[in-house]
Amino acid sequence: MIREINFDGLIGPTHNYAALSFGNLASASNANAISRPRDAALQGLAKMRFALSLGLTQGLLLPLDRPDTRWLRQLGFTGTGPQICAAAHTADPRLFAHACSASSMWTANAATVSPAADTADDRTHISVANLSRMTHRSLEAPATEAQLRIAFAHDSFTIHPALPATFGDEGAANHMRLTPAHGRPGLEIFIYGDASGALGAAFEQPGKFPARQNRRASEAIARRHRLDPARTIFAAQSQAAIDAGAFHNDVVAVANEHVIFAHEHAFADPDRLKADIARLMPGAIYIEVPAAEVSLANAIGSYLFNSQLVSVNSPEMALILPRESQQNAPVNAYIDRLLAQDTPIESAHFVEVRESMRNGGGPACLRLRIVADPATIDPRFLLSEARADALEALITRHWPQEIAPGDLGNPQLWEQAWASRKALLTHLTLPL
Ligand code: SUG
Repeated sequence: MIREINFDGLIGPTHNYAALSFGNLASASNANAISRPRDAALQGLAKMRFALSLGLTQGLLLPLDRPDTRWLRQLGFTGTGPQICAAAHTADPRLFAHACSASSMWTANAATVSPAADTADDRTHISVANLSRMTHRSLEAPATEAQLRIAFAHDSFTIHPALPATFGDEGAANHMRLTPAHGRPGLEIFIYGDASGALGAAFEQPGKFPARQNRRASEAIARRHRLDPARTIFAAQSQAAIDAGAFHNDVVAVANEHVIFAHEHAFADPDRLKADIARLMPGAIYIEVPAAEVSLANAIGSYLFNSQLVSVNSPEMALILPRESQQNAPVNAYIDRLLAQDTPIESAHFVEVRESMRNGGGPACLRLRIVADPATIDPRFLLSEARADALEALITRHWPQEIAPGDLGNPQLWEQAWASRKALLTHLTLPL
């Protein structure tokens, strides 16, 4: 049966705070804080378990190999893994921190997905994101592609490699889909920040922070996925949202089935977007949160919109929000008012993903949605309660408890990170 499956990124053993993402306020403000990789991974797993408890189908994607010696080798470091790391850390600690990032946990940025119901060839198309706007994230694409090719090897899927790096693409975080029901044809909405499209006036940055998603990247994905132009919308993010810290659209908007939930200032031309949606999908419900009720600063500080909006008992929907939304008084009051209104959103649940949040990754950043029949997916990437128990034990046994900034140069940490990941892959019998 066709379902929406959330594939969460299992948080890797090198999770740390290196302030690598310019324009991401949480990442910048936690520069040099001490991270807790074991807690981070357990928090992520608890969120996955919570989704299971709501009756949802839950998948997982695995952390990539870090420190990334393949990348450091490309940059001229030679020798064994530890020799490469030692040389890179001594020569350029800042560069080395990029090779250590566990950023693949935010799987909303792994790829863009168009379900079979939307594509001309009735296949589910998955485009790996190049993440080329942030150096540490640009390392992810090749290994992400290898993993997706295993998880989605069934011939109902077509996997596309990352787009050329000139056209920044950050995956599903800048893509929304509206549909009467997951398995039915939908309206795909691509949100971009860089309207110049990387040609001509390419490198002019109009605002304070860089826009990561390029308009031409979104257009290329729609073509590759063989979407019907009559059911595809391209819309610009507002510069005000980017400058307030909405480095991805999923920080200020989320959609599920026929509902879109967005901040008043998320888009450059919200009236046009609303009119297009009303015309192309008359049954859609657009829930707009006015700035007078929740300011952009509170929306971004609390990650209200980086919640998972899920169908629990269709047409009933639930919001899975970060604890930080509950702790923000105006946001919490807004959620109470929202639940009292007559919309499909009937319940709100708060989850603890603080370790990820401190790098700007909320519940929705941690998951990639795929609409498909679970039977077509490699079962090693699907979560059950029993598998969650086993992973919890494995993480508790292997993952480092803490990483302070100075620890990134410690050879014991590299060995522990590689051994942790190896234990995970061995457990799941995955050749990655
Ligand atoms: O790309 N943070 C990630 C957060 C990604 C959130 N994803 C979505 N909104 N979908 C990023 O900025 C911080 C890493 C550091 O600073 O150490 C980081 O990469």
